[in-house]
Amino acid sequence: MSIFDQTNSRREEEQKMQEEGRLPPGQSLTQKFPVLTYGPNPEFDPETWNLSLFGEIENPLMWNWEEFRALPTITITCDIHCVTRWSKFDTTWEGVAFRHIAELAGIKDSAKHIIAHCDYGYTTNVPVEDMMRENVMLAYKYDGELLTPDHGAPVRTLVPHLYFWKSAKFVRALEFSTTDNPGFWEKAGYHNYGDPFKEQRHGRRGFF
Ligand SMILES: Nc1nc2c(c(=O)[nH]1)N[C@H]1C(S)=C(S)[C@@H](COP(=O)(O)O)O[C@H]1N2
Ligand SMILES: [Mo]
Repeated sequence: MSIFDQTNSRREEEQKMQEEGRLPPGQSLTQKFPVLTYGPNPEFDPETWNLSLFGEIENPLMWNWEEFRALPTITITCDIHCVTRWSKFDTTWEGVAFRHIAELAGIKDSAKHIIAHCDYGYTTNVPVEDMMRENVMLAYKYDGELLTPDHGAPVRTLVPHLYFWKSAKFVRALEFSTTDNPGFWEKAGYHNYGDPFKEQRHGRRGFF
């Protein structure tokens, strides 16, 4: 296919997806899987890695890699939308449903926000009711394979209905918090919630 034909078929696909209500405003389709990470990829050592839960829960928990892999998983196919204007359709992920994690943790009514804490200090905040949606998970497989370092190995959150910066790579802890706490990009001026269909890109207009 020539570049011209490729561009045309992408446009047609975009138009179709827009009509089906799947392409948010201001987004373009990508077939590739772009990598967006602020800083280096952490080294993953399955012997020492762990994931912990803390805050407004009855049972503060910590899993090592083997324990985490033994938890029941779900597999979902969803669309993802990056604030830098690319969308990717029909991506398939496997991981542990956040709902299940919240149940194991004994989530308290006082937990209103979930803050993901990642290697190298990246954080992001999501309201608890959003995390409770059935396709929100701690993902460790993409397309049937373990995550690559570029895409967040070994574990990332996946919150497909919000802009993709809310899906935290290299996640090491989930904080169940009473108060909201804007994360890395939210503090830098991105929107606190980030609904792609409402184009909630920036928190303060003109900041970027
Ligand atoms: N720990 C961490 N998670 C992160 C980021 C990051 O820089 N560090 N970037 C975010 C952004 S802006 C996007 S668009 C997605 C990109 O995921 P991908 O590289 O797998 O496409 O990861 C998000 N999660
Ligand atoms: Mo992003």
